[in-house]
Amino acid sequence: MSDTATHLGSGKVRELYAFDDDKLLLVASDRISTFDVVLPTEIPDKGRVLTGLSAFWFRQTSGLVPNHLLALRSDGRSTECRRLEMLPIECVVRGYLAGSGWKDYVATGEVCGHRLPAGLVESDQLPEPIFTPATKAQTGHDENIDRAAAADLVGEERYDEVERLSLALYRTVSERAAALGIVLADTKLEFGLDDDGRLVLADEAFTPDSSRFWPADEYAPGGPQPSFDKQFVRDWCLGTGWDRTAPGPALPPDVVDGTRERYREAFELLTGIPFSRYVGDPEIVL
Ligand code: Q0Z
Repeated sequence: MSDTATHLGSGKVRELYAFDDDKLLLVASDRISTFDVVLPTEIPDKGRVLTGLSAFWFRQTSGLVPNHLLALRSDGRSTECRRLEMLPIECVVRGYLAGSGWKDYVATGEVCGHRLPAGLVESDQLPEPIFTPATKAQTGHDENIDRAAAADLVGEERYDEVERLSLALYRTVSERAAALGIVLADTKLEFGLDDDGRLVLADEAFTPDSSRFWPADEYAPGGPQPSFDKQFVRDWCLGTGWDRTAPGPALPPDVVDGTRERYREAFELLTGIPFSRYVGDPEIVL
């Protein structure tokens, strides 16, 4: 087994290593970010929850599209994956109007060239889910782009293929979540190409870091919705008078414990698997 790896890069809360030209290791830390700032305090189990959820959804959707997952390591936070040629766009699907989609709608009545009905309010459900691609910013925020701009980056045929697959993935997972009392408001997917030019779902999928999950019983359009996982952290941080610039405040033990429990709850609700069983044998989600 390959054991030496080169560090390729760091995300805000993840690390990426290469074993060779064909194989990578994606490691999810317990770091947490809020308002785009990584906090100095970790949330134990967060990396394992996100890794397990992502692997679970890769497995559940493997009939729709192949994915990069090769194996889960016994630490529960590390994914061995196929090294792909990543497409230079973020594939976002929105079923509800939140975040930059809401901002763009207020400014223009459109999101990524999709003209929407007049009179929608923040967090409203859309008449149907829409594909809203974005550029991959190296620093700062991804920029929403329309079909023409995205097709310039990946080609018309490939655009049609990622749009169709992204919508199919969103429909499948949002229906499963809805049956469990969770709204999947939107999600960000990343695709790559294998050596034969075939599309492969990569990176992380349907985690709370790449998607907006809202508790259905608290859903109330007309304003922002509480986040399933991070609301304690956001509320507590703002309550300190923090100005949302780095460094963020250190979290007290009760906020850490409450947030840790929310992540574990999300894992168990969505997968139906006790988190303790995942810790004992991560590949149980596959
Ligand atoms: C994912 C990222 C992270 C920094 C590249 N299967 C793949 N093949 C090729 N490249 C990637 C993947 Cl997943 C790939 N990222 C995002 C993750 C740290 C950047 F943990 N970048």
